[in-house]
Amino acid sequence: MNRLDQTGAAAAPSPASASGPLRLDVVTIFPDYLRVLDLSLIGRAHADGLLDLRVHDLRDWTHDRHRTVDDTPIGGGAGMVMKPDVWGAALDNVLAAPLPAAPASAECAEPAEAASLPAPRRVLVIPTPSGELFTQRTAENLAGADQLVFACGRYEGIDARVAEHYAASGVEVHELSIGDYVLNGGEAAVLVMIEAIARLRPGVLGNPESIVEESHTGAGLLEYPVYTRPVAWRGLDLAATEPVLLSGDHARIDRHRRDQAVSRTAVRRPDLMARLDPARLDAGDRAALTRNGWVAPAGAAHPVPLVVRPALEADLPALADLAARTFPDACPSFLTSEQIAAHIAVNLSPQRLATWLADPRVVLTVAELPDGLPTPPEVPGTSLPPGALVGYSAVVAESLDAAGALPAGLDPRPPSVGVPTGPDGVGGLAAELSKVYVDARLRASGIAPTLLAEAVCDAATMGVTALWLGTNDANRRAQKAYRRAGFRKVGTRTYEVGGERCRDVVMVLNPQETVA
Ligand code: 6GU
Repeated sequence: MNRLDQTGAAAAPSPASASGPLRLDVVTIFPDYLRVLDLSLIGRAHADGLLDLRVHDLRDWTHDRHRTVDDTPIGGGAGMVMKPDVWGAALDNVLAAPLPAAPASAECAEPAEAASLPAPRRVLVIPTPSGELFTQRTAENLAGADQLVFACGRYEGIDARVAEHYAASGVEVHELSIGDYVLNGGEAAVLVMIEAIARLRPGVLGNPESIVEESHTGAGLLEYPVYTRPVAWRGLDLAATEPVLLSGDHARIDRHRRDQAVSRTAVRRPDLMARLDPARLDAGDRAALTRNGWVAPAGAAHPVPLVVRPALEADLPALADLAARTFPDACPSFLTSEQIAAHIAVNLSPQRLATWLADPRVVLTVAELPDGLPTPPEVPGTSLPPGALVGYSAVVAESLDAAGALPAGLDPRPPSVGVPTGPDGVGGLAAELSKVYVDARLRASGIAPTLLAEAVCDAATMGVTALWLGTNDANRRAQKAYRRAGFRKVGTRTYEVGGERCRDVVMVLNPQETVA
């Protein structure tokens, strides 16, 4: 693909290295088709001298009585092909049109110096469904030309030697398609391209700021949904569905709109998600990405798909491996690797995980990269294979089974954790958020908050009214993440790892209140 066409490759559109009017020539067998260009902004720009639009009838360059523009395909096949000799005569003429000097060059228009002026940039555009895709990047590029000549083909297209000849003679030639569908001719496509290009020229659009914010520019996200008065219309009440927009808090409104742009793009245009530049995403964007099934790990060239789902039998080996890999990251530095290994062998063994998987009082959730993670060139060896597990969480409810036993591996609930009654005033339930771990390579990519939100949601569904956890006293990063998710510190506990006593902070949250 053409570099121009990569979403996010350019910042705000900055066309027009040239500063004279943009000369547009359209050659067609249906000149009347282009009459609509006299209307609207484009007509105004023409009238204002910002554009110089000329529409030509291709048949003016025929010499036979029937004004023939097409012939049968050499080699056979259906349809007709447009004749290169007629197109050659037309394009030679149009591409030689004198262009007005740019205003800046008017002062130095001495004949001697005129020779040193850069040649005008003339571009031949051939619309064809077989062309490269015309995108906003293409429009930004073409808006910087001095002359655009559009050669509208009909029937099966224009003899391929026409494009070849002009490219070989040094003309900039672009064969462009406006999308993956077939039109009867290039005229409608040219209307599309001219509108997209012309509005990027200085002065054509009333409000240049509206260019900057829109779709397909900026971060490469689709535009967020927009609303106007009345606030309630046909039962759709923005006060209920979009309270943030009515809050007057502009930072929150910006964040909310950006989140909506991310989720809209994730749903409608996964192809654009896969091309986002992580360098243009802030922490809020990353979190929104992750909530919508994508993750942009630090150092990765592009976001990759992420799936958060219940753990399955088939995950057990990889899950045990992940658990063993991530547990040491959360341990205080005074623990020896032997102590940590001893803890993992008992509490995070494949058997323990298998027991949890089979226990309805335990919700085990995993974060998976279905497509894996390609190696970023600057950090070799960090790639992950398709289907890699990169995070997990475990919620263990404090309820008895038929034999009157608590779930395996449930830590004793610290006395500082009270169990409020449910929303209906009965049946409170405690659960331990036993684990939320993320592969160190995907730190700060929004996976932990997503797993946390998922765990709180699952706990709410289970009827849990006190979701509690213990996390190492020294691990401020973890405590901050839990606080962000709504957990509050209620006390401390001692926790043994491989026979060594560690001090934990105890935090708690009522999922019924959080999820309400
Ligand atoms: Cl540029 N021309 C035609 N005939 N069909 C198209 C197209 C162009 N772009 C998409 N379909």
